[in-house]
Amino acid sequence: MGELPPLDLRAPTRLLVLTGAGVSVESGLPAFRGAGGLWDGHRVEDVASPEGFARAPDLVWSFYAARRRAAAAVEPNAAHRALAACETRMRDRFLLVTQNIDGLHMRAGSGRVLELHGSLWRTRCSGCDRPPFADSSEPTATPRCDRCGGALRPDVVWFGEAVDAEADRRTRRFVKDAAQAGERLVFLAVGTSGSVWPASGLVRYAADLGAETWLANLDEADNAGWFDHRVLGPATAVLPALLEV
Ligand code: BV8
Ligand code: ZN
Repeated sequence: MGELPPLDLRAPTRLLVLTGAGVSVESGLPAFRGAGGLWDGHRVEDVASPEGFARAPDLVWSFYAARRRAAAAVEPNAAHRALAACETRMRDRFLLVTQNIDGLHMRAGSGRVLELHGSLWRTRCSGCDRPPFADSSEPTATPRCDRCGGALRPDVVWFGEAVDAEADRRTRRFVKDAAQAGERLVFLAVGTSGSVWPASGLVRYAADLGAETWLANLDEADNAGWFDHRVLGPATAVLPALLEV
């Protein structure tokens, strides 16, 4: 990887970071595509889609209960900590949008985090509009709603479902604000294969509004060609150097 020049993040430059499963790998959580498209031995359609949940809710809950167990057993790593330190230094010039649902960014101290794909640590009802609630339980069978009797589900965004609208709106607002203010914006994607839409299209959105785009990943991502700069290597080594924290 050689000597990495840090990003120039002096005011008024703003930094928008998009993270994916790759930033949690060095904490011990498997990435999505590491196992050749299978996810802990499951087909993604079976465990991360509304159809899969309707077909076999107990199987889906066994998958997410196992992910809660795994995520609770690990710690944030130097990549998560580097992003939290960068936020402390840049404050409202920094924003982190993550595809991850493991909560490790918040546990590392990040506050300005948008969870585009929901959270492993919340549950909602598939049958009524009761508000999602904090939940770290590991159900062995599908829990039922005590209001409507409907099947409870993890409050995550599955394939075919719209991403979190508020997270998406605030992400695009951050990019637009920089463009309108005529201020330099750096867009940095870390630990993501760039294979899941609409997160994988954010780099194009930012670039179209004038952002300087960087990819920091262990290996080439599907959308690597859309980035101005690409740095290959493990996030725990690359991020502290790039962010100079
Ligand atoms: C939507 C939450 C419409 C749940 C997730 C055909 C073509 C194009 C698009 C589509 C298509 N068919 C369907 C679609 C749309 C679909 C999609 O993009 N499918 C893909 C598979 C083709 N997208 C959707 O369905 C989205 N919704 O489009 O809705 C709509 C609109 C309005 C109204 C109604 C509907 C919803 C997508 C969200 C799905 N939910 N997760 C959960 O996590 O359980 S996706 C899930 O997979 C993750 O959240 C994440 O987004 C994705 C994993 O991607 P990555 O994070 O990038 O992880 P991955 O393993 O792929 O890569 C890891 C990378 O890290 C690797 O590159 C590796 O090299 C690197 N790495 C590894 N170790 C390290 C490292 N890097 C640095 N350091 C290391 N140590
Ligand atoms: Zn309900």
